[in-house]
Amino acid sequence: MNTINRVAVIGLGYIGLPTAAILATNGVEVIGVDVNQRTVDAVNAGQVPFVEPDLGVHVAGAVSQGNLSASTLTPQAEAYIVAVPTPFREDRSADLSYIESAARGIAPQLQGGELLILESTSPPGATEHMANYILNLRPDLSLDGADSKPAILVAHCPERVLPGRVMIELVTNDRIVGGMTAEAAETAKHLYAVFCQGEILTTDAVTAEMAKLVENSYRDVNIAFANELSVISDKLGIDVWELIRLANHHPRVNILQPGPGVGGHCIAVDPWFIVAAAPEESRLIRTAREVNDAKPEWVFQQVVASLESLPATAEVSVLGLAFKANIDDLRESPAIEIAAHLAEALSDRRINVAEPHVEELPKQLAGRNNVELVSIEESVKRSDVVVVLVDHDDVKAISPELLAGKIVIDTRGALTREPTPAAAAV
Ligand code: SAJ
Repeated sequence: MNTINRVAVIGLGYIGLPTAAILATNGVEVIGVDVNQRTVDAVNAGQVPFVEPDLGVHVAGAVSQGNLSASTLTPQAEAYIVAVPTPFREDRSADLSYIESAARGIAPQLQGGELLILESTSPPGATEHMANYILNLRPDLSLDGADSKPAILVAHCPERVLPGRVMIELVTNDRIVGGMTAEAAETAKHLYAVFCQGEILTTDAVTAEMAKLVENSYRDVNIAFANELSVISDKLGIDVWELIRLANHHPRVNILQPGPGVGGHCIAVDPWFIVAAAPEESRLIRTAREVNDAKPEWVFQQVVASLESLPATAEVSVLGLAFKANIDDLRESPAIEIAAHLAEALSDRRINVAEPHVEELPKQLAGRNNVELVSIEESVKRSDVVVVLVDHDDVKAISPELLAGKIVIDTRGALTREPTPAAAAV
């Protein structure tokens, strides 16, 4: 199998840019393509437009070696990796328009023999859709050389890296590669082997698409179980953290941690792609989504109830806005949903928001005169009710003396939770 020397990565976001950088630092010539001129300029200057540990070093190194560059135009290449967003529409079906737009950029460049990989998390059938979309634009090509038309090799290789650990997990995680043909899968495997030290498992495209969705649904269902337990425990007057810690001593039990809801751009989205593909059959997956989506409102109600007996001057401390601990990523964060709801519903109370990973309030909170972004200590000091929404290390380090006499609503068990086997593994 020929070595692939020149790769175009379409979409320089949280996945595309790390993938481009890791290929480039392993000696492949990589051209990153993005519609955003500012992203392109940043990458060409060796800079990273978002926070991800170690990514900056890789990008700066690859650009200075001359292996990585960026452009708004799709160039000719031996392989194309598509890593664009696949959001869901109002009706929760997947929006494939970014994939189609990437395909329109790639199609005119093809000569036959190229490898095309879809990395974006996709509903079942999206890789086939991308392949057909390209073949419609280029009827002179085929997927398998039929009718003597030159073949393009199309595969799906979902990314499975954890934000905050992307540069490590790109190298160490196992990968699943699903080909529209067996040759496409083998060729894609060959390309990923350039940097991936995990096992690279081949299958067909639709199974690879489902594998990714199933992984995130598995996590969503398990988090929903923990979230449901927290609501039940509250009703029964039980400490859910103790309950889970005790139950997890069983050798075959590993309950995850409850929280204020499920955020991020993957776990709260991907299960819907399965539900959309098989609505009647996906009862558990749908219910888990509903349980997790209902959690922010439940937390909001708890805060409102806790204020009932307090004077009108009582202030609220909101600790954390990110979608999980120790990152600056605010996308789809349940913490923001709760904070914004509190700010709106309690317009005559001061809401003291602390998020050590950001410098300004997000748009959902900015401009509200009852909301202020302050330090964790200041937020707690000023407030009568303390709502912990993210278990950042800085939040866990709050001294008990600072909290004395305050009502604490700790949605993550950050201040009380002892490490459990499950928590240690998260
Ligand atoms: N959460 C809980 N309780 C837990 C664990 C997580 O409430 O016990 C919450 C988090 O606070 C967060 C959300 O769930 O709001 C999601 O966080 P996460 O750390 O579980 O996952 P993500 O979204 O950062 O990354 C996931 C990962 N998938 C799995 O672990 C199966 C990652 O490997 C995927 O690459 C990523 O989705 C993706 O891109 O799909």
